[in-house]
Amino acid sequence: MTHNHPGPKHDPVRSQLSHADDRVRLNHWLPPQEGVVPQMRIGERWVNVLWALPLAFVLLVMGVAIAQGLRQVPAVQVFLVRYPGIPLSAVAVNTGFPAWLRLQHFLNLFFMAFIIRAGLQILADHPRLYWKRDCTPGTEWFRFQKAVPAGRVWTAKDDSVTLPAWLGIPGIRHSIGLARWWHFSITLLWMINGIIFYILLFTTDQWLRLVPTTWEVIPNAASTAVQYLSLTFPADQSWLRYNSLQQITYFITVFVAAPTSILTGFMQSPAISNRLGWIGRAFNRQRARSIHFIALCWFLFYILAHVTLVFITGARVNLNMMFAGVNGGNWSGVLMFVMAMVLVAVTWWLASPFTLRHARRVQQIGAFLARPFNNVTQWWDPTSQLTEHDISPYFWPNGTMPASDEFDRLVEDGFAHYRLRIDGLVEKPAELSYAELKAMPKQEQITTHFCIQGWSGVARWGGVPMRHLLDVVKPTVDARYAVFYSLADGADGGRYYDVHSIANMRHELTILAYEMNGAPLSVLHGAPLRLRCENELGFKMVKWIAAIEFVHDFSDLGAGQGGYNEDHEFYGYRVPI
Ligand SMILES: Nc1nc2c(c(=O)[nH]1)N[C@H]1C(S)=C(S)[C@@H](COP(=O)(O)O)O[C@H]1N2
Ligand SMILES: [Mo]
Repeated sequence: MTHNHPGPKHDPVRSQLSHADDRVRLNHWLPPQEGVVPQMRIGERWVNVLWALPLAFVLLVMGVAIAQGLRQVPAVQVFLVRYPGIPLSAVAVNTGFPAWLRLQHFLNLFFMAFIIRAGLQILADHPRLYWKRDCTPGTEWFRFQKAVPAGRVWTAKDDSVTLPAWLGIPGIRHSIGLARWWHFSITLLWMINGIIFYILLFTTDQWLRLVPTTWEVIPNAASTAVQYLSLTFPADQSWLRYNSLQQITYFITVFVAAPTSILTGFMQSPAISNRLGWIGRAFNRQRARSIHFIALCWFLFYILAHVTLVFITGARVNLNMMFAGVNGGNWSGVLMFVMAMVLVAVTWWLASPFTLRHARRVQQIGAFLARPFNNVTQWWDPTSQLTEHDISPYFWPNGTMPASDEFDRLVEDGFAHYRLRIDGLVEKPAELSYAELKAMPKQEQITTHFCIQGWSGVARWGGVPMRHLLDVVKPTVDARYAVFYSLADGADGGRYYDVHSIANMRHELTILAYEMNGAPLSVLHGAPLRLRCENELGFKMVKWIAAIEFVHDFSDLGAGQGGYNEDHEFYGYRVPI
C-alpha cells in the first residue's frame, strides 16, 4: 500500500533554527562570572572554608604535642609495645608489587585527576549544595556563590560561575555539557580499571594488603597514629604488609569512598532516581549530590595525606615499590614517577584548550563512551510520584525567556489567540487553541524536576497527556521523533527546540502542562504550555511551546544534534543521567 497524501509540510518555525559552531566561541558564550570563596553554613552564619587551613595547622601541631606527651606515659608505652602498628596475625604478601598493580595504580591516579576536575566544573554550574530536594535559596549548607539576589529573576544559568581553566575542564562558565562528557567517559574507564583491580586483588594474595582480617587493626591503627603524630615513624614493612592505619585508610578509599561516589553519581539521574521508588525519594538528588561531594572531600584529603606520607617516610624506597616494583633504594622508581607525572602534567595542561577547540569531537567521543551508562537508563519506567507534602516552596527558573512582540501579544489576551500546531509526519495535522487543549482529558502529577546543572524541585503539574494528542493526530509509521519548537529563542540566537523519541511521548507521565501547583502556569515557567517528561533532564522539557512536528530524523534540524542545548552547548541528545 502506498500513502497518497501529500508529503509532510514542515513547521514554519523550522526556518528559525540556527546552526551552531563545532567549537566554543567565547564571544557567543555566557560572559565570565567569578564565584566567591567557598562557604559553609553553620546555623545562620556563613563561614569561609579557608579557616579550615589555620585550624588544621593548629590541630596538627597540637596533635604532635599531645602524641609526644603520650609517649612519655608508661601505659601508652606498654600499649605501643603490645600493638606496634601491624597485627601479629597479619599475613605477608609474597608477590611484592606486580606490574598489573603498579599500572592500575597509575591509571587510577591519572583518571581521578580528570574525574575530579570535570566534577568541579559540573559543581560550578550550580555552586550550591543542599540536603533537601527543593534547593530553596538560603537552605544550602555549602556554596561558592553569593546569596541569590532578591527582586529580580535569577535563573540557574545566571548562578553558574567560572573556574580557572587549569582547575575545571574546560573552566569557562556553564560548560557542564562538555564537563559531563569528561566526567562520564573517564569514570567509565576508571570503573573498568576498578573492576579489574578488584578481580586481580582477590584472585591473588594482594587483597591481604587492603582488607583487615582482625579487629586488632583498630588498636594498631591508633598506635600507628600516635607514632606518626609524635614524628617517630613506625617501622615500615610496606613491601610485605601495610600498617593498620594505612590498611584502614586504603580500605575506606577503595571499598567505601569509590563505590559511594559511583552510587551517589547514578542517584542524581532522573531516570534512575525516579525508577527506584522509595530509595530515590529517601536519597533524593540533593542528598546524593552532597554525599558525592563529601566523597570527593575524602579523596582530596586522602590524596594529600597519602602523597605527603609517601614523600616524608622514605620517598625513594616508596616510589621504587609502587612505580618500579622493586624493594630498594635505587633511582628507578623516581625516574618512572617523574615520567608518569610529566604525562599527567601535559594532558592536564591540554585538556581545557583541547575541549574548547574540539568541543563537537568531545561531545561525540563522550556520547560514544557514555553509552553504557545511557543504556542503564533505557530500561526505566519512572512512575515515581511524590505527595502534596513534597512540593517545593521554591522552584528555580531556568532558560532564556521569550522576547518577542508575538509572545507579548499572546500573553496580553490571556493566550486567547494561541494555537498549538501539530504537524509533520501525522495523519491529522492539528491547530489547537488554549481552550481546546484545556477541554481535553487532564492529568495531574507530582514529580521532581532534574536540571542538568544540579538543582531539583518538586511541583504538581497539570495538563494534556501526550499519548492523548498522539491519538488525535496519529503519527505515521515513518514518524520516529517529536520535535518541540519554542516561542522563545535560545541563549545564542535561533529558536529553542528539542527532540524526543515517540516511545517517550507515549509514557504515562509525559504531559503538556498548562498548570503548576494548581494555578495556571506562569510565563516564567513556560506558559502557555511546557513539556513534562519525567525520565529526562530539564533542558529536554521545552517551555513556551509553539509547535510539535513529527519527523523521521533530526539530523537536518539546527546543527543536527537533537536540540538547542545539544547543538549549542554540546549536551547529549539522550543522556538521562
Ligand atoms: N524554550 C525554552 N525551554 C526551556 C529552556 C530554555 O532555555 N528555553 N530551558 C530548559 C531548562 S535547562 C530547564 S532546567 C527547564 C527549566 O524550567 P523551569 O524554569 O520551570 O524551572 O526549562 C527547559 N526548557
Ligand atoms: Mo536545566
